[in-house]
Amino acid sequence: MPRALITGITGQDGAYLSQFLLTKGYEVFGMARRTSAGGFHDSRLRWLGVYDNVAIIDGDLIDLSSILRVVGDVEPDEVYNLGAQSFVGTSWHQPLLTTQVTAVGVTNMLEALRLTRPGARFYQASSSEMYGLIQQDHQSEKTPFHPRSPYAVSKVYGHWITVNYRESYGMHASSGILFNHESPLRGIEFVTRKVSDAAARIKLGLASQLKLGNIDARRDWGHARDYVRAMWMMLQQDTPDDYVVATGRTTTIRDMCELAFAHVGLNADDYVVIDPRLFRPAEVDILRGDPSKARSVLGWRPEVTLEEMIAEMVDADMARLKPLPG
Ligand code: NDP
Ligand code: GDR
Repeated sequence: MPRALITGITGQDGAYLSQFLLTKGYEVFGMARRTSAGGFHDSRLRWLGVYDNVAIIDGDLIDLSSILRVVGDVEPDEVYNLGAQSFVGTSWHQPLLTTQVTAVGVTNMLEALRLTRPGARFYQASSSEMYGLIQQDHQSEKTPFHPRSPYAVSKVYGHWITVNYRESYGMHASSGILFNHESPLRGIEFVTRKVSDAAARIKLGLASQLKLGNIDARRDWGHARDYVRAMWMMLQQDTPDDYVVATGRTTTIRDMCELAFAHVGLNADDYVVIDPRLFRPAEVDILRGDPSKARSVLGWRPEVTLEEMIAEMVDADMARLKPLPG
């Protein structure tokens, strides 16, 4: 049985990747931070019904000794480094923490592997945020980066240190430049989930408006279930490399809102209120990926459309919020 170690297993992608790897016959281990609420954040793993099938070991990306212990205990064949301070907005409020986790944390994991498990295959969760102020209409593996937030700057570091360990030590280290991907398990602070939750609340009479920031920004959105498949495909290649994972379609936040509200028979314009406090100090106005390389080399294609995904998210929030009968 191959052994996979996932950092960030309690997050959206960690949960879907666990589910996917279990179906492929892996033994799945996750490194997670202890919380005072008791144990770990287990709700996403439970929602997918996989919590009892994964082994969680406590550790933190900013604590190299804990990573060394985890890698030593698990002896992984594949390591998926998904752990990060992943919310762009928070990265302006906590820039040093973001750097420690999202940038230096990558080196901590790579060093642990170089010293104790150099043959393990490594996946780094790079991001389309690295393109920031875009230099080309369709962003590919060759497009230069211009990061626009402390988060994005940290991801650029994580990306290049992964490339560097590959080139310096011959490690099987790959980096997936993933564009935004969402699901019913998306954190509530991210815009798609904030919108699906609000559409459901307003429909059920639990809220009356939705405050948003820049709704003219455009994103290339896919479904997390499709995107974790691409992570695994990268580590099955003989040669490590970098791949853009995207749909190639870009949509405004405004149009995404309309889709969500229309799904429950409402008109978004009647409820969305623009709150200038939600604008970011530096915005990423538009992203649109070019996934040609992932398609031709990995044979990867997204299966879920934006419309299907938003419908799934709104339905899930309606189910979460509806009072139980009786
Ligand atoms: P989430 O925010 O849902 O999950 C982040 C995970 O990182 C959580 O499990 C969190 O644990 C963990 N984490 C945070 N800090 C630490 C730390 N100090 N040590 C160990 N683990 C930590 O993110 P996603 O699942 O959406 O994203 C997964 C990865 O992919 C992230 O690196 C993200 O930056 C990147 N990415 C995501 C994209 C997307 O659209 N979703 C696109 C491109 C890249 P806890 O539960 O304790 O908070
Ligand atoms: P992003 O996702 O920053 O692209 O990072 P997010 O959903 O937070 O923002 C997308 C766009 O929506 C605009 N926006 C708002 N965003 C939020 N969160 N809340 C609002 O009220 C709001 N109003 C407008 C934002 O300004 C932005 O333009 C996500 C994360 O998952 C990263 O970890 C990942 O690397 C990238 O996607 C790819």
